Amino acid sequence: MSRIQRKLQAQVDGILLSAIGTLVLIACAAPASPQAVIITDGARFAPAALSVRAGEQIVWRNRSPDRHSIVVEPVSDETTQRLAPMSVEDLRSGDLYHSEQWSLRFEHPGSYRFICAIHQDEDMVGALTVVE
Ligand SMILES: [Cu+2]
Repeated sequence: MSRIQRKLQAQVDGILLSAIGTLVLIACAAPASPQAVIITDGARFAPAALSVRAGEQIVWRNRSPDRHSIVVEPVSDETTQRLAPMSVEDLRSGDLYHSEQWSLRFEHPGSYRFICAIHQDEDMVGALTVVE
């Protein structure tokens, strides 16, 4: 390789490296995909306890053959007050049949639980913490 070729090669390497660096930065800046809670056979949430940051979304995916219906409830009075602008209906999925999904964005830090209105008596309950 001549001196000029080597110099050119070094420049190309530099450009490639900075392009890769830019791509990595873009990937890191992209919003995180929502955390998923899977509804499994046997009327269970997996995971049954999770934590997200305020502003993040959770998606519940029904992978069981049965119908479910999710209700999100604040656990503490403080969380209830922060949620005041939301209507009760915003916190309910309605019927979720096999392979359907429902998502909710959590803007307000606090403790929540999510239950299945249909299988509540079978202990189909999960816990969520939303942190600042
Ligand atoms: Cu259920």
